[in-house]
Amino acid sequence: HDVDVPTKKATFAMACFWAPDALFGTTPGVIRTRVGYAGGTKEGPTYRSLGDHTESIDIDFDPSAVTFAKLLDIFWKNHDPTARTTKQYTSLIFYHDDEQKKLAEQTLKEQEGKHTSPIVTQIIPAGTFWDAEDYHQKYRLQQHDWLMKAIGMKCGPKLKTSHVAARLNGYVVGRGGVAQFEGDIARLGLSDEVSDFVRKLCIKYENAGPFC
Ligand code: MHO
Repeated sequence: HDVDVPTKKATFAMACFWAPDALFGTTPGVIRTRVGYAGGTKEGPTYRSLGDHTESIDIDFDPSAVTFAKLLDIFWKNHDPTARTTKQYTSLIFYHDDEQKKLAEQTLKEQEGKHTSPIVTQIIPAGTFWDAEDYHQKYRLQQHDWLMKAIGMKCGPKLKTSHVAARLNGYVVGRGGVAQFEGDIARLGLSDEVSDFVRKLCIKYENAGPFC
């Protein structure tokens, strides 16, 4: 059940990349996600040798199903854009075209009125996105060996292209919520066993808030 529709890109950094991977993975209109390192100059960064890069998420979305403006709204609402952290966890919007740049700048202005501390978010052009190691992709899904097997996944590059993996990686930590999950079961082609397994986790964590 890999989804093959025309997509556009959105790329953000909003602290530890496991959380936005789960959050955007269940956002309607998002087709696939990958986590990685971006914004810096070091060639071939790794988790242990990040250089001047920031943990980031790269999103392929279906523009007929979700707008970049909506993704920006989710970005602002799901991290602290005033947090003064290390470069690894800072807040960034990587724009892919002038329209994304304009929208990002507009929403940053709006945010300034909503916070007492200054916004640290930088809006910069999307450059090379260095994929993180496979063990960081769909990290929450990978904590469930049985589920991985049941959907035919292993720790490998397919985690970065699979729509089902993106969705389940969010649902297992309650992102998207159980009502949306129920509506997704048939579309994702999940078996009863898989659905029961994921539903339990989705219910358990639905109101727990994001965790990293
Ligand atoms: N709390 C986690 C963050 C990992 S994240 C991918 C850890 O310390 O391992 O930066």
